[in-house]
Amino acid sequence: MSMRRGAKQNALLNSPIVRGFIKPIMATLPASTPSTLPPPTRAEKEQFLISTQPVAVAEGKDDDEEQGVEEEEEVLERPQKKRRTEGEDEVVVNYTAETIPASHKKYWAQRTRLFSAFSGPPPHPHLDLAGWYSITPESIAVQIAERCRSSTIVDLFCGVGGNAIQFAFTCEKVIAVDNDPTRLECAKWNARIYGVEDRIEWVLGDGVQWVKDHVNKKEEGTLKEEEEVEVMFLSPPWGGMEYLSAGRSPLKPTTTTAATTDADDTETPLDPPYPLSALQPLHGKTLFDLCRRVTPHVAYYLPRNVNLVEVAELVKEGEKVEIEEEWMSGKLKAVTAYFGELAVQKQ
Ligand code: MGP
Repeated sequence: MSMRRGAKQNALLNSPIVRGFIKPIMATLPASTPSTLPPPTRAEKEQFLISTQPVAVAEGKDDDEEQGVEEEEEVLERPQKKRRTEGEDEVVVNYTAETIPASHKKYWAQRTRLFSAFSGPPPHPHLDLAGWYSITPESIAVQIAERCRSSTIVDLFCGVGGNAIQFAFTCEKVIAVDNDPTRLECAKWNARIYGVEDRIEWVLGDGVQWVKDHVNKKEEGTLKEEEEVEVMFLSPPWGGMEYLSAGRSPLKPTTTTAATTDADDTETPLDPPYPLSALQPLHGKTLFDLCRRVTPHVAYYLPRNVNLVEVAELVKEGEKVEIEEEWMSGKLKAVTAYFGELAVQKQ
């Protein structure tokens, strides 16, 4: 089978030697090295970064191992909020160990695995609350980006940019779409830290509508060659932090200890398979079918307890789908389903 067009074109750019030179800069800087990034412009500060005092959280000392890093960050980087239009609440995007809500502390404790730039000097990545729980950890995003080398990739629900940033290192063109202005600003900020903001085309808008518009143009024959998309990456909302129990019928309350706050108890053998119907904003099959009208090459980031039969049934008999388990520090975090030529092609 012939190589995908983008994979061929990228052979040089993506060679391990070249990639060695373009690794995320913040990830490789020792903590004592001052940042080489230019400070945010005045416009950015005024428009997006509004310093405010953190909301006090009555919590004991954080269990984080890297207290030293936090202390430095606290001095240099004050908690900031993104201003929304009048009447709406402001959204914090720059949490500290003190301001992160108790519900999100487990994600804060993993922050250097989510973005390695957290272990470097400020500026540090920005995440809103949904960003904290839905970002793809960096090592997993690197792995997915390796598999998705292409000429043009669309990250349809880019969130705070964890995947889009890594795609910028392996794909010629990245289109990152998100319907939340705060999250898209976080993604841009984070991409700037990694030195790839200008290598990503940012789209503020509804991802499903973006696909529909693209499909209309394609099927009408008005899509320009440069607008063609080779790979679609889908990492939609799974329904919040309680996604593991999404397959449970609301009429049959669980008899397990799911109400406990102990993180380990959320993953019990009794968690039923996660149904594709629980994905947002559309049923996972409807979203997939729509995206396959853009390109056959789709990578789908899904819950670790996703119903694999439903995933297998997304394709017609004879077509292969490959499920990659995404493990980090000995724990299964998620799975990625690869379709089209992204799936391993066995001879
Ligand atoms: P998790 O299960 O909430 O965390 O999410 P963890 O650390 O495994 O918690 P534990 O208590 O089970 O140990 C695991 C990973 O799933 C996250 O790091 C995200 O990459 C991904 N993820 C979680 N959610 C709720 C979403 C989501 O809504 N959308 C997407 N795209 N990814 C998510």
